[in-house]
Amino acid sequence: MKSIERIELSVFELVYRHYFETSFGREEGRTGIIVRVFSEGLCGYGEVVADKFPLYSYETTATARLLLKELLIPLVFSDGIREPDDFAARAAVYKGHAMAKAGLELALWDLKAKRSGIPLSRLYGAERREVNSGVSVGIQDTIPQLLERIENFLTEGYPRIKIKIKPGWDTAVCREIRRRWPGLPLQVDANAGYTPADTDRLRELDEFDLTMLEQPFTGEDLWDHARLQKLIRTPICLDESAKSFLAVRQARELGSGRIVNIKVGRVGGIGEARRIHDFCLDQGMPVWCGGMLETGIGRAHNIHLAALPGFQLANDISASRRYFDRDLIDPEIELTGEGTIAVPEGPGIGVNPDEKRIRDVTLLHETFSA
Ligand code: OSB
Ligand code: MG
Repeated sequence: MKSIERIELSVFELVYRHYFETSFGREEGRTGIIVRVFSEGLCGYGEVVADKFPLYSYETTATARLLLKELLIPLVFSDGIREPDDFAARAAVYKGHAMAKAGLELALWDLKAKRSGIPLSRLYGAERREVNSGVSVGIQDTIPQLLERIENFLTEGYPRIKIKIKPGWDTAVCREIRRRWPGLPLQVDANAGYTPADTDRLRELDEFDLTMLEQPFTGEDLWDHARLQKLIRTPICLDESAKSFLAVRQARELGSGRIVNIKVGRVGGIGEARRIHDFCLDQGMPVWCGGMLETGIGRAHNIHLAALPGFQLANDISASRRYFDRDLIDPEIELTGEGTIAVPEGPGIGVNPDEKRIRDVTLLHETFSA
């Protein structure tokens, strides 16, 4: 069996169709890295979701590129690694840098599935043929603008809305949404924008029948989430805090939340994501797949993961046109008439990366050979 012959990185920059604002700021677009691994005429694709600045987590596109170039890619070549699990085991000696590791691991998963000629979801033992879609709507300048945006997404067929909140853009916003759409499946994401001093304000969210309140406090803090969960009825969902299987197990014991958002990039790879998924399924804890405004390549990976049985809630996986004028895959990802997204049936990620389009948005391309 042949090992990896060549690895390529494309650092890209893409502009969003509409700005995306969270409690940590407004972004007009994103940077990221497309990872390609080549072996015996096949190419596996992965995506690094770290963005330009360390706002969501400490990683950036630049730190991820450095880790890949200096440590992770040389590791693959020096040890003749070809299996994603072997890569994850060996890369674990390096602390942190989950998004850098995940980007390369995902490319190895895609390659492995392509070698076998089967969809990634089948390689994962996942059986869903469609995943539940949902859309994450950023903070807007005014409430009427937000309502109009939500209205448009509902018309497009999204069955569940998530809005970003921050202190001052929360209860009044939820009240207006509920006035207009009393029964809409609605959840909110604070991206760690609150502190325990805001507890009374967060309690007011209980009146809006939210499916969940995502990550009110900093990602370092499991303890205060557990205290808050005892005081509010709305289920807390952990995103930034759910850094690893260990963190999720401890969160479960502490009662820091009742729901887990799984992101491959945040936890450092598919192996860790599946350990979290399996644990939560066993514990009866609902999970769903989060997103990092990935290109179609990263999103296709999310779709295959979300085909696992524990992903019962709506995922932050939307159609290509929700994010970009032109995605990096052809054809693009679309919503079905039922508000779901079909799991691609071809080998590997099952979508075709558009190399010309990737070149058009590439800032820097690097090739590494064994
Ligand atoms: O907290 O879920 C988040 C995007 C960037 C960083 C953090 C988050 C998000 C999203 C986008 O909410 C979800 C998507 O990709 O559609
Ligand atoms: Mg989140």
